Amino acid sequence: MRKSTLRRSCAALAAVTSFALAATACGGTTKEDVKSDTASASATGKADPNAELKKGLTVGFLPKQVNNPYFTSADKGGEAALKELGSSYKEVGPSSATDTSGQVSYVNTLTQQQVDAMAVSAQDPGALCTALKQAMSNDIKVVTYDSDTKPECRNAFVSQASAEDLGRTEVQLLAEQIGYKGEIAILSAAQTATNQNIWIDFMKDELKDPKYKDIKLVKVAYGDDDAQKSFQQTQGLLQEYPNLKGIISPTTVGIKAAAQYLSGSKYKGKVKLTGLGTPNDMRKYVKNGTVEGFELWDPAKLGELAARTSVALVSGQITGKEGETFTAGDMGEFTIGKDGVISLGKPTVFTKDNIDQFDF
Ligand code: RAM
Repeated sequence: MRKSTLRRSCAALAAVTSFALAATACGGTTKEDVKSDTASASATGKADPNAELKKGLTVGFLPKQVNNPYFTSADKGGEAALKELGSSYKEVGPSSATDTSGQVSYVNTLTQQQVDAMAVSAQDPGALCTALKQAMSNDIKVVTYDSDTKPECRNAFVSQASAEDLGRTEVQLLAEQIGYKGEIAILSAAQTATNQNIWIDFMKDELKDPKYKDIKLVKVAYGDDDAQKSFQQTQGLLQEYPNLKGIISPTTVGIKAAAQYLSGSKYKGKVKLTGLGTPNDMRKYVKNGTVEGFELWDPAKLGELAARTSVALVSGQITGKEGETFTAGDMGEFTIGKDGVISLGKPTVFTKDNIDQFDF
């Protein structure tokens, strides 16, 4: 038995009571113990690449937001992979992308339910840390996917693509579309979102290149991955900046809402829009001339890789240390990079020429 019953019931207790109470009841575990336990999770554990993949595990998926079609696809990918591996899937999560305390409660719920691993897309880099460390100290493997927490608060991060590539290519796409001239804005998701914020930092850095000297980033607006708010924020951007030439929306909810607004307005085809969207959401806006090009990875593949990484961690094939490798089924071999990051690969750019080849 991999886990001691005592540790598990302590996890359950800690999840529902205050930490101090749980610590006392569990034989005096201190915060320091938890810290060093966690730090050793990937630092001193030894990976056995030949270890057999365990079956009968339960992996809990905790997306940023459950009613977001992007996460529905991602988590379905995780579910299918777990089924194939002989393990079980469950999904919990908040319906708003700005409910960080809700996410913390869900981490505690999964800990209490004694899952073997959890795959989490973090709404905020720091807010989940204590709860995730508590999960790890109870032998639950923690994988972040899509949006990371701090490296010490999880065993591995399954990243959709290089954050740098994503940030820079979105600026490159928009710059070409507007002829390297004019005011631009960003319509992001939640203000705390780890993934969007890293991409935006790289967008700003890319804009420092002299070739963009005639482009001015006038505002970063936040639509909170809420369709209505994102629509209103787009409307607000155009009111505030009537000369706006382009918008980058690095969120599937944001880009869809922005396209919807632009498509029904006098700005259609004049104010350019790019960012990260699903081909199924964006097809009609590409075909009606609102959007020329945008990008994304396959969310189902991201979820699949998060599930396979979780099972590899629980089975001891990997510990999350840089340089370790594992085979993720038909997806092939992956090597863990710096800070425990596992990268899915390169995103696809969608235009009218290829969009019909994709169905997600
Ligand atoms: C939204 C979410 C998610 C992001 C995608 C691109 O669905 O914010 O975190 O990765 O967009």
